[in-house]
Amino acid sequence: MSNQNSMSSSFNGPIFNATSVAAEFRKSGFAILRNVFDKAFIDLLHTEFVQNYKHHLIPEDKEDALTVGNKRYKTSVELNAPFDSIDLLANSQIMPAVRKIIDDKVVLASVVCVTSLPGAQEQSSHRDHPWLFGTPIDRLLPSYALKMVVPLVPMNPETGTTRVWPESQNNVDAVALDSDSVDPVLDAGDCMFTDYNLMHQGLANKSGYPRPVLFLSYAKHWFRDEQNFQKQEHLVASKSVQRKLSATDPCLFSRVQASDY
Ligand SMILES: O=C(O)CCC(=O)C(=O)O
Repeated sequence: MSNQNSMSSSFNGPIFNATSVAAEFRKSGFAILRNVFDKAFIDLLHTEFVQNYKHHLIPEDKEDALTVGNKRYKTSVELNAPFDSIDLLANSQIMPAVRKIIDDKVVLASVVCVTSLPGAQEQSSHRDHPWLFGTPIDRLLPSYALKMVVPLVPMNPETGTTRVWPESQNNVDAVALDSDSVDPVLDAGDCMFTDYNLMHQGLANKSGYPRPVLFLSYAKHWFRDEQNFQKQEHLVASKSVQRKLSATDPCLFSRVQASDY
């Protein structure tokens, strides 16, 4: 077991009631879970990201990242240590809620990091994917994918929260931007689930430092997001990590691709 795995395994976060989290998520389109991850583990992820993805801290378009707003870049994160941690990818406290929301055949579909740089302006409001059918039936369908938002630095009015429009996941009409929205403040160690159909918007980064945020997507086994992956792979790991993950949960990790090294 790697240091980072043992570090976060020794952390006993709160026990969540999967049924209540799923009920809150289905109603609002999002749910916040506090103190899920050890702060020291989040600090480690942050340090590794900053060291290994230095070019994502420069305000220019990149070959391996989507530009998703002014000074805001979305890149896939390779599942090398510490990003291969089971406590991150299949956290035992939160997977029961993820399975209740999606289903027992849920797959980990992608792991990306969105970094907003100092001075980044607010994003346009958007949903993560076009409606599946583009007809009123969409408002009746259960959730087919969710994103787990894991801030690597606190998300607050200075660094920029992700603004969400509650209940917009079932509203196929355009959501008025002046309708009630929520700006959830998340500390390191917290996470938030958002429905793929929820209207949301990353707010401006008014701090003097980058704000990297991990987004893990969990989806129905038949759903594949091509829209957000025009430049990168969804999930890449070394062969040994791919084997480790697959041995842990072959279904959940069935989308992880092994790279050649
Ligand atoms: O930067 C953020 O707060 C949100 C980014 C995001 O959700 C997206 O680009 O889809």
